[in-house]
Amino acid sequence: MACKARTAGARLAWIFGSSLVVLITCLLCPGAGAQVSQVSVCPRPPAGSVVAEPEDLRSREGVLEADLTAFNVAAPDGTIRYCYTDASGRESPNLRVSPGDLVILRLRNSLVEPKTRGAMETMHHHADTSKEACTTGVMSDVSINLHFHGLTIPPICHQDDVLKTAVQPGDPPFEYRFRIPTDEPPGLYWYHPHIHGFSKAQVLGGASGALIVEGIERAKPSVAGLPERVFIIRDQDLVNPNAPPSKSEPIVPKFLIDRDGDAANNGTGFGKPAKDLSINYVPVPYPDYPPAIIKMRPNERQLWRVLNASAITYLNLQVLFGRSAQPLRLVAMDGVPIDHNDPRVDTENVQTHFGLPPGARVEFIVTGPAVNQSALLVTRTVDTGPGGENDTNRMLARIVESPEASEPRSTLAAASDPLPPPRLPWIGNVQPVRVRRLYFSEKLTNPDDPTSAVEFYLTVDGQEPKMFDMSSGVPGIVAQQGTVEDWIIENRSRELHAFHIHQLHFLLLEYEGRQLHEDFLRDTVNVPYFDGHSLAYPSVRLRMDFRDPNTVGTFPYHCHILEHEDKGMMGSIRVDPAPKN
Ligand SMILES: [Cu+2]
Repeated sequence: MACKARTAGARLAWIFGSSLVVLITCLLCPGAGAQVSQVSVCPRPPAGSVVAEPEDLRSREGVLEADLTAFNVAAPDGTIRYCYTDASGRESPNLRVSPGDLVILRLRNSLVEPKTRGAMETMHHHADTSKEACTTGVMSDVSINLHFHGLTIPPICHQDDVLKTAVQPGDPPFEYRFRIPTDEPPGLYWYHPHIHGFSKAQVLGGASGALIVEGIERAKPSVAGLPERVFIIRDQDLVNPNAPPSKSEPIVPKFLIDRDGDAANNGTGFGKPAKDLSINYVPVPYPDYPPAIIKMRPNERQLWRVLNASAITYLNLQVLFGRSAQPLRLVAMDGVPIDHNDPRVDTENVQTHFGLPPGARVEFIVTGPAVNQSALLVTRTVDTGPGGENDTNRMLARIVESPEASEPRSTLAAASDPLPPPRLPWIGNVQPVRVRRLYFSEKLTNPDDPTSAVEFYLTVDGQEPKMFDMSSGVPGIVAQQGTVEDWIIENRSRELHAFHIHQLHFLLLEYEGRQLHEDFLRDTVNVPYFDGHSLAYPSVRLRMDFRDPNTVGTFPYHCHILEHEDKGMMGSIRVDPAPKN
């Protein structure tokens, strides 16, 4: 167990900077932005607000049916917002489903050229039918679609295809219709647009929401009966890009710009971040980071389900009481409860911080502060490498105890039947049919000009590095359904990348050469950066699961730092059906 705890600590950790003292002493920073935005499209609460839960859309009698409309707007704060709203105008609702449920979503595209809404809206006239939305693959900043991140559903049009599917403004509502697999692990998944070339802008704008597969208490009896909360942490362009850092920061690092044009990692944990963050749309803007407010009853235990829906920002979450990081009991990563290899056990896996690359989720048990105890939800700085963005130390929310705090809207079932054991053998015990090696790399378009554009690659070793070509149709990898493979993902660049593959989960076997013994699966994993002089490139080793028939088809894998994906760091795989015998 001691060994387990150690590897658990290592695998969730990155090296991070010194102290949060400065942030703690700045609990009531000014500048909380009292003005309420008057924008009616994709409205956002002011900084310093109480964090509200997204609305819940729940399945009824095995069916979740909803209309979602994609909107965007150029906001007065200079950012461009995107959102999905339901028929009642509720923004980015939680989609709550159970294994086996049918999901029917009608997606309507009301996007405009962002600068024109409110003035003269550009009407895009398209005679396209929804059939053409399946095939044309036209992707622009006003196209939209949906990706269901983490779900093992087929990569086909009207389900979870993103290589061809794009809905244009003026198209008739486009129907998504799929069934949640009966063996989908219960936990936190999410939906977001996946328009190649524009995914960063749309996700940065806020187009994302949670999808919850119910029944986590059936996998982890320790959460039965607990109140649960969904926290979606997004990033967005800085609203105060020209402000100097807060005077309370201990150092003022030099301002550097990385190759993507964002504030570059300066290695101190302070200074200007690449992006602002928000929690359930409550912004926490640089430079003072006025925290949002989370209210809890004193000492109450809750399940927190946290999604890093950032386009480019890494998180390193902690709950602090005073200055001390609180023990948090890990329940699930990337939608998969821990002890997935053996649901009969209920391991007590306690951490004091959780590293989350963009796209990843973590679910954990929090015990609220005692009466009069000051408490914070923070993210610590992440060392993204000399070529990476500046992901600074900052507060996200003040956790305020109050005996009168209203209970979260959703409470987990008190007790129910345990989940049946997985129908397939634990993937850690299955022999891989082959080992493949892939690598992340970056190249200046003009090697003699350090300011020239950067191309981003995710290459199968032995193939020619190139930016992903949506029109190519030739997969970089062909695999066979029914098998498992080991993939070694290397990072040959000087910044972090986050490997993600659609349609399946994988087991993280090794991280930077260290063997792990994880008892859960992931769909997104950080790959450490190259230091420029070691003999070997840093890597992770993943066991990829192609056993589910729903993985048959062609789908992408990519870096989940979306500006990297948009600029080419993506590949595609075709999984062929198992031979009939
Ligand atoms: Cu990347």
